[in-house]
Amino acid sequence: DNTESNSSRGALIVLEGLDRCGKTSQSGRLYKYLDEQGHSVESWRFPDRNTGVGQMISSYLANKSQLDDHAIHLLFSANRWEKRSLMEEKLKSGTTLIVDRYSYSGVAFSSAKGLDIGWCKAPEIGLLAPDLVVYLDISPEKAAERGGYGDERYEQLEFQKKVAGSYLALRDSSWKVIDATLSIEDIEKKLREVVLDCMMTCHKGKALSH
Ligand code: T5A
Ligand code: NA
Repeated sequence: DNTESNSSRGALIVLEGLDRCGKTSQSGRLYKYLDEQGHSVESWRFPDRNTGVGQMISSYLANKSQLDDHAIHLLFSANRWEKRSLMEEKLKSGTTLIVDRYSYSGVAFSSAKGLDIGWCKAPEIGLLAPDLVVYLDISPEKAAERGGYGDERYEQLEFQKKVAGSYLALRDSSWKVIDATLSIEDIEKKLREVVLDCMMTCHKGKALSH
């Protein structure tokens, strides 16, 4: 029931940004903090590499298989669809989800390859709408200097510059932008502030679907 209002449901919090912007580090810290505060919370990520679809994505990202750009786009989306009902169940039962990448990654990365943006957005329609999107903002050059860069398909400076442009076009005023070049501790503090603010206010009475 999309019109149902439920002030006790969990919040859907999404972290976005370029490769190596620090999402994984921050979602771990945020999870630990909220858990210790006694909240019911889970940490999720997309792609979820544990499913059958996720294994195909993982192999593609590791350059172990080749796929048409449209086909891999739809697999990323399918990977979110296969988790949709569980996601809804968790949120309705009061669990807050911290999600490392979501639909915006799907659209930003595929449109950076030159795919039509409307076509990229279409398979995302009907997935659950986040209560909060936090963008960890870092330049492609700074991100490239961080450890481990270069192991996966999209971790190349020229491509990440295009992804940064796509994200800029996708962003709207509801997104919270945090400078991802600050210290891990300073980002953690700012992230807590926007997340706690959202958990207290933004999902009260807001329906989960568009
Ligand atoms: N993708 C994804 C699509 O094309 N379509 C989709 O629909 C989806 C969902 C895999 C790729 O798939 C693409 C996007 C990606 O290219 P992934 O597995 O989530 O996605 O890979 P990444 O997002 O790239 O994950 P990374 O592990 O590379 O980066 P994170 O999680 O952003 O960064 P993190 O926390 O691991 O940190 C990276 C390094 O920086 C350091 C860390 O210690 C680590 O070494 N670091 C900092 N250093 C200095 N200051 C800070 N504040 C720091 N924070 C972290
Ligand atoms: Na990566």
